[in-house]
Amino acid sequence: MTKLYACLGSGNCFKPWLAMHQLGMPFKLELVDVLKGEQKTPAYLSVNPLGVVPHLITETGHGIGESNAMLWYLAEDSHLMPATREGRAEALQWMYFEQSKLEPFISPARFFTTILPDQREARAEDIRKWQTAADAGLSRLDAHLAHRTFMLQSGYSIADIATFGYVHVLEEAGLSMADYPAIAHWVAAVADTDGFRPLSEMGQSHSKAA
Ligand SMILES: N[C@@H](CCC(=O)N[C@@H](CS)C(=O)NCC(=O)O)C(=O)O
Repeated sequence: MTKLYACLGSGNCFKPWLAMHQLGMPFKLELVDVLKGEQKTPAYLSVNPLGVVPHLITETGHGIGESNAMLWYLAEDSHLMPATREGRAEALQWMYFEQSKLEPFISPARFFTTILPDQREARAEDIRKWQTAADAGLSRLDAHLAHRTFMLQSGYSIADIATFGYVHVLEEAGLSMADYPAIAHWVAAVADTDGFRPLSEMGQSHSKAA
């Protein structure tokens, strides 16, 4: 059976978890507590030498790193993969955008604002820089979403799941959803797609997709 190594609360880990739920794919969730350093233990490093989550082990035992690569693997031949060559390139374009202009800033700002708040004051200057950088990407995303329901005109896809991972929790990074009305609208549309499950439910299904 497919196995997903993941930590709770992570937007990156949420992406393949949500995709497998929406595809109705059975999988086993293996929790790795990164706050306790479990991703650096010899046992986990023997699964993923890079020592990060998420990590996906396919049915044939092949290991896949990078959340967006997992989405690409999982969505092949499904309704989550754009049907045209141009659509697939556009999905990839936004998935790179997510990993270069959004996730690197929303994720650490959220980590030191909400997940490890005792370091919030010590990291205040970094948090402000991450928020400013995140705002640049989010403003660009908001302008894109002002003209469409989902990331691609063709409909809901892995580009949405990739982008949703951290963007839907932007308030936990100290940003305000009210500043991004088109993103707020899109977040609601994604939450309304078939088989959607929220990030808060990640720990509730350890052995199979619902
Ligand atoms: N770009 C990677 C990011 C992987 C990553 O940095 N994961 C974090 C959790 S979201 C992690 O494992 N951090 C612990 C560490 O770096 O030791 C992805 O999209 O999967």
